Amino acid sequence: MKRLSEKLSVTCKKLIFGHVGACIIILCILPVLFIGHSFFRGFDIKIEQMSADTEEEDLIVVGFSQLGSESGWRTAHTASIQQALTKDAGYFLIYNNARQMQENQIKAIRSFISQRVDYIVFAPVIEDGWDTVLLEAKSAGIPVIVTDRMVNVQDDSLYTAWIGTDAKEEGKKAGRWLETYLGQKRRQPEEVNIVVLKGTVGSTAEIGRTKGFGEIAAQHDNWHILESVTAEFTANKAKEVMRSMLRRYPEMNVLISQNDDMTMGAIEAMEEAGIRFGEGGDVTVISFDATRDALELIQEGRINVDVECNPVQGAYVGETIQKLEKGETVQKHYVVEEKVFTRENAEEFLEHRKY
Ligand code: GZL
Repeated sequence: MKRLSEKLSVTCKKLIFGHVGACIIILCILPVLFIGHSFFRGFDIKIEQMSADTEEEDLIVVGFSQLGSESGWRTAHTASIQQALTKDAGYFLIYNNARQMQENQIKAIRSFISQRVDYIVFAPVIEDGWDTVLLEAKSAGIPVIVTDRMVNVQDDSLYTAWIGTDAKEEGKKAGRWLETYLGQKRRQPEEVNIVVLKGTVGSTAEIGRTKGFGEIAAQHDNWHILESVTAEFTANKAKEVMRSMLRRYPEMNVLISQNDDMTMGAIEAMEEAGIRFGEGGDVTVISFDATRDALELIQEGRINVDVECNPVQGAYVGETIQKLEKGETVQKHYVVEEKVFTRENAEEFLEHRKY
């Protein structure tokens, strides 16, 4: 894969020998355009810095479009990619935070294409709406590695590899845990009144977890999903939504919260309302992600179970790029390992949990 620096110098040579006059004017105006243009807003580097650095050390230039910074999980996911794609490891990483907006991700990917990066890595905020921009990347000959959530595209040759988690299986794990738990507590015949706090609607995590848990719930006539409502994976939104759910559904006895940040917000709302929750409480709390803060609440009995969603995906992204650099074939879909945490096993993992 030609390095960016080679491509830039070839382009400049053609320009200079082809049309000297025009070229001098363009070269004088170009830096002003680049620096002034909103093109680079939100990016952490400038093109002249990139070409200097990459030329000097023949670095692999990677454009990374991260969907946002909405949760503790997302922070860990970003860190995992940044820690794998360092300059010492041979990369020049351009990071962009799209702040939960698909149009920002599309702009970032287009900017990476115009900067002629060697690879694009991106975590799509929602599954739909990527065909056009991924076709542009493919036409530019830039491999795209999707991470965390999935894209829903007509033609899966629009991305080279996907590294992420199995959201539907995570949802099923939550349902199977609840079946076992109710059995152990001899509560099978009881009416199970469930509220679901969903993540970003249309995201792989929301679609998969909702579907997976829903399939298990549908097997039980006495399980009733009272309402399934999004709180956007954030604690603040979850606290607000949970206040309303508690008012509307006093009969609620199970909370399914599709990430730990929303669980924290929901817990605050239940504490405010004087609701007993967790182990021995009136509301059983089922969460997803298994971040450090949540594992601590499991130990305190305030969360009953946490289905892990593993954000540590950077090493696999790096391995995939290295294989592509060598012209080797890569696995199209790679699912990272994930566990289920309860009071029985949380402690042994807490000590080494970095996020
Ligand atoms: C899951 C990931 C989700 C996490 C949330 O793959 O996309 O997004 O569960 C995060 O914490 O916001």
